[in-house]
Amino acid sequence: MDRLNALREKLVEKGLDGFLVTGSENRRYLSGFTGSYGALLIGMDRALIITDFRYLSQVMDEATDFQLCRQGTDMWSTIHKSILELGWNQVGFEAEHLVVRDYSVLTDGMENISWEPVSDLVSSLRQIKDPAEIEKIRQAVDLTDHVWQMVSTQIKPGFSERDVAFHLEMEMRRAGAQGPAFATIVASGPRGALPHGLAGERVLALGDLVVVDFGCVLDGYHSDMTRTLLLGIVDSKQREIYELVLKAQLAAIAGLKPGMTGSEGDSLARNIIKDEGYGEQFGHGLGHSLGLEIHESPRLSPSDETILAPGMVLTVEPGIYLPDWGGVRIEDVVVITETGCEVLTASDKQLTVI
Ligand SMILES: [Mn+2]
Repeated sequence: MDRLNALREKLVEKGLDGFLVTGSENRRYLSGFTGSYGALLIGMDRALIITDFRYLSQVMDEATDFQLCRQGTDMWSTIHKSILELGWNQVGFEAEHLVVRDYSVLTDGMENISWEPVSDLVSSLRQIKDPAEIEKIRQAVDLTDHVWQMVSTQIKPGFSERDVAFHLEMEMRRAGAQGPAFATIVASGPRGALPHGLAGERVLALGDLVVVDFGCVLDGYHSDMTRTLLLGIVDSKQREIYELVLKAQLAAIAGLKPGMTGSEGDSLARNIIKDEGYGEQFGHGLGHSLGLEIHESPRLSPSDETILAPGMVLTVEPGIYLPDWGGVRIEDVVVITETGCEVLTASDKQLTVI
């Protein structure tokens, strides 16, 4: 209900009679309905959820603040009928969650209604997580820590990248996760220079740096962590790059606090990497928020001017990538607190040679 009221305040600000929600995570966030099909119509004193036969009893159980509206012949005609009954004239819809084809069906024959595209309305509400959400993310992060503990000690030369991914995903499932948060990244040796190198056929060899980036979904919430392992032997360059990335990551964690912008947060790590001459090799943002989705706003990035606030949950993941050599990335999940940030990820991140 708090979430609905927060949305309603935004509707008043924008002069809208009602709002159509078609984004799946936004639908879940506002209604509690965890199923995969449905739309919300939210006005000042009414909140409807439209779904079909498959989800009727689930909606009754989960979306208790919403009035269930069973879909008729199709979703769009049911939305039309409902909006006419509600008597709305100014109707907002989610610009980022309605494709052109559906927009034309939605507005067809409804020319008397003023359709207002609205961007990032619900995602802005989702930026600050409530305590129940933080607890769910904490549990998802704990699960990845557990999985890493189980699997990292078994990785050895002769494993393929896919073997590593398979073991991670199997342990996730065994520990109760719904599944991986994204396609598991295992990038070994020179492939580590690909920041998003999916686990492939390559067989791990002695002397490889291995970037392992994975996460799980637990009760709808995501986790995300990266560790970089060294197999067997370390040379001085590997050690230098590793220690630099770790230093940048720790500096960012020490410096992140509410009131700074996403770009200021990013620079905490970026300046350290730049000063050593590797600025060009750190070609992505320092981190991203996560929650019901793996990538949410705000971001820790040179282009994000969002002001960080307590309750935001972000990754801190600097990396350095050198073509034909490999890469190092270290990633934890943190929560912004009143005074700084709390690190949720517990896995060791000192240089580990296995
Ligand atoms: Mn990440």
